[in-house]
Amino acid sequence: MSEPVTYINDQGVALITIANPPVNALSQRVRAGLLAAVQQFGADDSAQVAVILGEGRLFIGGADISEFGKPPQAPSLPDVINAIESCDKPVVAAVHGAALGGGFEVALGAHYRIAGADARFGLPEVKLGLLPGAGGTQRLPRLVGVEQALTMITSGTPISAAQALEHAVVEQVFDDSNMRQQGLDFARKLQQQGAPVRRTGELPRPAGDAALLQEWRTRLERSARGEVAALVALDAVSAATRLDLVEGLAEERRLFLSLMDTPQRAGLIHAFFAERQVAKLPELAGLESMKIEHIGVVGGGTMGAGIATSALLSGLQVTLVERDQEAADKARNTITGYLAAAIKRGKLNEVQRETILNDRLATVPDYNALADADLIIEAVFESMEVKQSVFKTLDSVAKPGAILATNTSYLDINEIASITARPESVIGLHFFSPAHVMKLLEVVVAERTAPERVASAFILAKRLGKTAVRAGVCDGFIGNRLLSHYRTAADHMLLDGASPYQIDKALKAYGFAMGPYAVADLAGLDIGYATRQRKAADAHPRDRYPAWADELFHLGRLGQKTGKGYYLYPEGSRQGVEDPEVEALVAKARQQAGINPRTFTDEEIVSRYMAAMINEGARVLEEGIAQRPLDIDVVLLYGYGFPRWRGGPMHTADQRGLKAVLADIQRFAEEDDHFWQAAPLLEKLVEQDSNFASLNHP
Ligand code: 3H9
Repeated sequence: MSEPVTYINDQGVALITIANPPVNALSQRVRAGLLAAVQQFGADDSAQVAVILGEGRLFIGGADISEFGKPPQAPSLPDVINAIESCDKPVVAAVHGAALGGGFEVALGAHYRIAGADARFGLPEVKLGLLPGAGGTQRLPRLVGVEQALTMITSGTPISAAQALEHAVVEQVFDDSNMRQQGLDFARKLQQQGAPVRRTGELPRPAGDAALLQEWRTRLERSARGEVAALVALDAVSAATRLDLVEGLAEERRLFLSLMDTPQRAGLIHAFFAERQVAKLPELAGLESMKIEHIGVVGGGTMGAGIATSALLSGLQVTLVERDQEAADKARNTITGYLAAAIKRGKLNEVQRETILNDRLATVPDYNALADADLIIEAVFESMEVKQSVFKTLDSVAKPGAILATNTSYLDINEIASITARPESVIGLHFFSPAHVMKLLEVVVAERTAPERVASAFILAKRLGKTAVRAGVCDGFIGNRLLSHYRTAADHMLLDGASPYQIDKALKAYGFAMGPYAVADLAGLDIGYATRQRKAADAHPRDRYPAWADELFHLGRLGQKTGKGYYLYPEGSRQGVEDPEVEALVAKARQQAGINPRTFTDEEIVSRYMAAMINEGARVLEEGIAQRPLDIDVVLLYGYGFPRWRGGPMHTADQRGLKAVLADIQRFAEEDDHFWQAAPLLEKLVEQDSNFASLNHP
């Protein structure tokens, strides 16, 4: 194994280069190498200036996350950075690509910083449930002031090289980001000038008055939704305003280590690795994927137009087919509106929009225009008959080898594929609405879908900037199938005495972006009604029916879009107001079912909701609909507002202990052994004293 840190004396300039692919993470070997190199520089009388460089695509991506949760190994990063700062000859950090987390802290320990124009500087630790633990909370406020430091540290969002120059984080920015050459040239100048060392840690303590810090605390508490890291990071920055560097670093270390031990840190790091793992499917390794440049979309409603927009924003050619010219024009207008919103969000400029609309988008009432498309996505009405008729036509017009995808959210894709002469080319691409904004994509693999098509779908997803998860065919695939189950658990609690508002509040307090009834109002209560109608034929005599939900539908209370649903939305407001009329409807349903209402604690609400979600997750795994627990976690995190800091339902189950989850289900089954039947996989894992994580990397 070659050394990850090298030291070269180039005519008086010490080049210290870190080479630890893929992101130069500061593993134990890198820390030890860096410390040794800095000591060598100190002892090297023929070197007057040192330059720290990162090899490969970026400077340093931060501490090595895979070491977290394991016993720490010396030297610690704070010690290495203190050694850099203590050097009595100038040290330059020459940054290209990115300096993130511990990587930025290394740069802050250096005496001079220069950057390529492509560089980003950030402290993303809070996104991993941590705070910058190698001096970032003490040195950055000294360099840029408390306000800017808090903005960066509590959001975790990096700044560009240009912004770094503005805030005097860097000395100079170079268009040519060959930092080895720029670093050498810059160091030579320092050499000639006999430039002094400039220690960030020796800058005066930053001013931070109590009112400003309190204002930040109030703001962060409001947005935290249970997540603690940003608030603890605020404590560390506050310490910088009161303490000298040594004491401040000690306080930062104490707070950093306290976060290291939290389940939130474990949840967020699980999410980090899981979202990178989802696209790695062993069966796709080494497969050739086809080139996709031209996308066809059938149907120009909200979904079709959103999919088309997503493809256009990713540089693809799009042909959208509608039934007549009027509908095609309408779809073009919808897309134009989405592109205007993208301009506002800074994703696009006016010139690019004109190019897209004039050169890359065709909206036509003619299927023959799809003859050249590499992949065609159907987004028409959810009916097997309608979809099969579309696929029959696609089969006759699409070129050989083209992928035929359906955006259905629950229909049997095997049945859709069977109508074509090329079932190996048929796949499900389940986008989430609005499709040009939501990052989740379920890639639904039907019985006869060829693996190369699946590989191509994953490549396309990456190009679209989506997080794709492999799912198998069943009603609802991964996400909607779990949703249907935990939503039923919520309806049962309603029927037994809880109010929809208590349920929503309890789940928001747990960390969900929204409770299930606020979500239903957002999606439209007509969707739930249609689902109940569709599933009516398969109903079991012991299923408990949410009769009030049908009543809401018949009253025209369809949710936000009609100003009334479970909540009232006065004058187009999106903030729902509780409505006693809804509680009365639920009370009536209880009475008709002969139920004597009881009270629920918030804790019980959460336990039942989570147990239902986890149990169905176990079933989905058992049936092979999801291949790994982490796939389920990513779907819930990206598409269903699951709190990221809890890591997803299957990770949450492991953290709680599967024995406790199973015991909950068995207890609930004492009242209702029809709905509450423990998944055999869950029972098996408990019997083996194992967990879901063991199935992530079998
Ligand atoms: C920290 O620094 C704490 C300190 O304050 C205090 C310490 C005392 N470690 O994302 P990609 C892997 S906390 C280990 O696909 P990209 C990643 O899993 C850290 N591994 O590439 C993947 O592996 P695989 C603060 C890491 O080009 C591969 O590298 N830093 C790390 O799209 C490629 O990753 C952060 O939070 C790591 N730090 O994006 C930065 N980073 O190929 C986290 C990545 O086996 N990292 N890997 O799946 C990122 O945001 C992105 O990876 C980055 C590159 C922007 C760097």
